[in-house]
Amino acid sequence: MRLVVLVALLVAVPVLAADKAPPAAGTTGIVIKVTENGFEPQQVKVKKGVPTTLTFLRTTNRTCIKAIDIPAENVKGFQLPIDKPVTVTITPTKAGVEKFHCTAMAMGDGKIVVE
Ligand SMILES: [Cu+2]
Repeated sequence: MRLVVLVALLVAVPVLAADKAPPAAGTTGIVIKVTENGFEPQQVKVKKGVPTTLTFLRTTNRTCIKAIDIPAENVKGFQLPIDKPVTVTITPTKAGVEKFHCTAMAMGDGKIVVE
């Protein structure tokens, strides 16, 4: 009987751990939080021509940033569920600054600096 419980635990623990890992773990490490202060960080740097995964994590309901646009990447109305990391992969094709902001009002003034 004891052995059965132990085996059940050994099987269950790795499954639970895998569930909690953010989807972008080990990809690029770029995490942008949406807090009461807006985007944190507000500006990130990426490399031209390199597919880059951005992880967004919204931790507050107190701003209007619940979905975002990255117009230069054709990302529109990308939903940010609260407390759940979501990823979007972009491959910027030219150097410069790509802006991202809330879908509703174009607020937040986020910048992706492409080098
Ligand atoms: Cu807004």
